[in-house]
Order: sequence, then C-alpha cells, then structure tokens
Amino acid sequence: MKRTACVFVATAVLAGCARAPKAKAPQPAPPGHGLPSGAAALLPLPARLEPGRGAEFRITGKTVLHAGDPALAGSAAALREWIRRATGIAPAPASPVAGPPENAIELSLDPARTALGPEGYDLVIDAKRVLLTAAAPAGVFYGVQTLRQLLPYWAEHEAVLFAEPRPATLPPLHIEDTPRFAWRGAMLDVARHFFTVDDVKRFVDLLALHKMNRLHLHLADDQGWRIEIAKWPDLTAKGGLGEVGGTPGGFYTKAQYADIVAYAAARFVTIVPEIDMPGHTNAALASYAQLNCSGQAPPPYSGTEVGFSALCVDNPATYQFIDDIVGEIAAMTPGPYFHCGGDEVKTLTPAQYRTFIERVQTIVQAHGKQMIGWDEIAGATLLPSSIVQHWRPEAPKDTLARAAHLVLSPADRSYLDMKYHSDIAIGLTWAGLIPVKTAYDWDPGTLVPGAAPGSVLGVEAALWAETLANIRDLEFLAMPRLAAIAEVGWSPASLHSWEPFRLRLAAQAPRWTALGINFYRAPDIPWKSF
Ligand code: NGO
Repeated sequence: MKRTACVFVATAVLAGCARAPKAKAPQPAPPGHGLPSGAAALLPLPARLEPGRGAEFRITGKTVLHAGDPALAGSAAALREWIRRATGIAPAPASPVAGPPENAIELSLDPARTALGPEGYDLVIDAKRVLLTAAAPAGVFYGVQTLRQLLPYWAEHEAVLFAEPRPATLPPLHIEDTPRFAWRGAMLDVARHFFTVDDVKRFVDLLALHKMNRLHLHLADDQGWRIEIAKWPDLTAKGGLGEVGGTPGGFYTKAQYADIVAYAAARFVTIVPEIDMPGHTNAALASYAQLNCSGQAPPPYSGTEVGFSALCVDNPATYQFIDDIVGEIAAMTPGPYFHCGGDEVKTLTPAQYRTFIERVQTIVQAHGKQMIGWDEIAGATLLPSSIVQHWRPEAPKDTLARAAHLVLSPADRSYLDMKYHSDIAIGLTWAGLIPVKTAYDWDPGTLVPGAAPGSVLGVEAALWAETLANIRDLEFLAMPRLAAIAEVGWSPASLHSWEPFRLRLAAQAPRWTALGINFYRAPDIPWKSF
C-alpha cells in the first residue's frame, strides 16, 4: 500500500499534497463536526485523519475478512459480528493470499511499523479494500473499535437482524492513530455498593468502545470487602455482607475475579486491584478483631463518613496480614500493578503514615508488583517504579511534581460521581458540579506544573459508589463523561476542542441507545436521534 505524505490533522492540512486546497490555510471544516461525512461519530478523535478521494467501500455478500495472524482472531471475530448485525452479512474468512483480494477487509500485524507503538494502528479504506495494520494486537483491536464507530449504529443492537442482507458502506479515508497517553483508565468502587461480574463486564465494554485500557477496581473500603482471600475467609464471609445503606453486599470469588480479568484482557484492559489501607478498612477490622489495636472488632459500617478507620500500624501481625492479601491478589492478577489506596488517613501521625506506606511498598515489590496509591503517598519515600494517583484538587503540586510516575484523576474534572447539575438526584458535590464540558476541558500535560517530561502516564476517571444503587445509576453518572475522559487520554492536545467534541458526542446517542446505555442527556449536547 502506498502511503501518502499528506496528512490532515482533523481539519487542518499539515503537509503539501495533491488533494490539498490551493491555499495553505486550514481546510474549512465540513459543517458541524470537522470530519468527513461518515466519520462524524469517531470518539476519541484519531490523531491523524485524511479523507479519501474515491468511492466508499461497500460491504456485500462477496466481502471477505482476513486476519493475518492468530493473535488477531478475537478482533476479527468481533468485527465480523458487528458487520453481521449492521448488514445481515457475515464476511467469509479469506484464505491467506499474496496480496489481499479485492472486496476484502484485511487485519494484519507489521512489527516493523514501530512508529505506531504498542497501541497505534493504520487504517486505509478505499473502494476496493479496508486495510488495518498495527505493530501489535492492541493496535488492531483499537482500529476495529474505529471501524465499529464507522458502521451504522444498529451494529450494536443484538435484536435487529435483517430479513434480507442490507449492504453498508465505509467512508474512504486514511487514519493513522496513536494514543497520547499509555494509561487511559477508569476506577469503579465496588466496595460502597457491590456490582456483579456482569455489571463489571458491561463497564469494561464501555471502556473498550472508547479505547480505554485500565480498570481499577476499588475492592475494599469501610463498607465492604469484595475479593475472596483464602487465608482470611472472614474478610468476605463477614466483611462482604453489607454495603452503603445496609443493603446486601457481595464479593467476587477467585474464579469470578479470574473471569473479570480474562474478559478485560480480551479487550486489552488491564485490571488494577486496590485494597485501600491503612484507612478505609472498617470491613477488615470488623471481620478480624486481631487487626484492631484495641483487640475489639468494630461493628460493620454502612454510612458514608471517611477517615475514621485504620489498621493497627504498629502491630507486626498487621504486616503478615498485608503480605497474605497482597500475595493472593498478586497471584491472581496478571497486570503489573497493586493499588494500596493510602487516602484520607486521619487517625495516624504523619510519621506513622509514611512508615506504613514504605513497608507496604516493600511488600508489594516482593510480590512482583508496582505500587500505585492515592496522592497522599507522595509524602513517603517512594521507589522509582511507584505511581502516584493525583485526586485532591488542593494536593501540593510541588510534591506531586517530584513523583516519578503520575496518573491524573483530579476530583474536580474526572470524578464521575460528582453531580452534573445540582438538580440531579444521585452523585456527590464535594469537588463541585462536573458538567460534561468541565470533564472534557482540561489538559493533563499542564495540570501538574514542573512534572518531569514523561512522568504523566495518563488519566483515570473515578466512579465512587456511595450514591449508586445499580448499573443504571452507574451508567448515568459515567456516560457521557467517561467518553470525555477517554478523549482527554487518547487524542492529541492540539486537537482538543470542545465544540467539535460536543458534536461528535451528540453523534453517539443512537449507538449508546442501541447498546441500552442509560446515559445522561446533558442539555448542552445536541443529541442526535435515529
Ligand atoms: C475521595 C475518597 C473516597 C470517596 C470519594 C468520593 C478518594 C481517593 N478518597 O476520593 O473515599 O468515595 O472521594 O468522591
């Protein structure tokens, strides 16, 4: 395939090109969205996109789909299914050929395309073929998500099947896309309210659709312990029973956790398990009296206060407990991270807190994991591999700037549990109201002045569950702001612009509706109807 040197970055022509308008001025944006017709719903916005000249690619009964490498089988199967739902036609697998046949969709790996990195992809659509190439399987997966957003919205709807095949078209274009940040995450608090395995999988699906790649599970807090630990069975037998409001809680068995991990991995999402400590530990303290300095177990807790609980940090047995927990969770988590929490400890001295975090860090490292913790841990002496997750808007920026690695979850931008608007029944307000524009309009590159180049790994949206009763509430607070954070994490800063984003967001409504997502129809977004 001949690659052209002429690349449009969203609406601007960057390099001289036969197709470029005569003047070097930026290309006038097509009405509304700044993307060629047929590509108006791409979200996150690709880094580089050049509209093609020729005819569209037509998916017909003769279209074949060829995945050149067994590692791409999952992406190919998913794409075949979306095409089948979109058109009533399931493209036949093509046998390997020297060059892809015409009327073919070809997915391939080319490790020599190092500029695409581990997650980038190159997608060329013309009248004859669709060529999707990446250096690694994750890139093909993200390219397939882009193709999915180019298909009609009813590709998402399991219930719609056409009696007769209905060909669909894909617009001619060339996309060369790589993410801005390696860490594009979301946190789900399954401790304050428990979410089932199926709920978590549905959340993973939302991440994958938006090219997000980390799911941080907040697995323990004052109100509940949600992961089976063989050596400490009462953590779940007692500590997993309740949740906020006193309703029944729940927990994941090891087999269920493995199921979540595998489901996420198939969608290139890495699970980041969190056991919050030394504070936010009432569920553990209520399960085992020996974890308390007093030797007395407190009652279970179903309120929403924070800061009152802490492990007995001066008791050596506490560290045996932590070693057992970290060891079992590390063994069932293939990803490289263990999140130790570390937030909002109000009952320890600063010295006790620092010593505790440093000991936990050693334990995490001994179990082969990289420690991540909320931004209070930045005050401790951290290993070069440890990651600080910034959340407090008022956290001292000079301390944060010294962190070797940062994940940014500023509560006043990326906390999905804040209300959109004061009239909305669910959500909190302590970090302010977060309408969609506020969640979108910030730059992770400048949030922490003085941060070393490359120290910002990326962004993470946080969905705390004090006010979430079920998956419908979860979806309502997450969407559309999750999509906003996804674009902040993926798309280049130079293309960041609220107005075109707002219109691309509006174009998601039919797809999200077909997916059955209970999204907030923010009044400032001109949501598209069918
Ligand atoms: C804070 C607190 C959580 C709350 C959340 C609610 C952090 C890191 N600790 O964020 O316990 O659930 O706010 O927005």
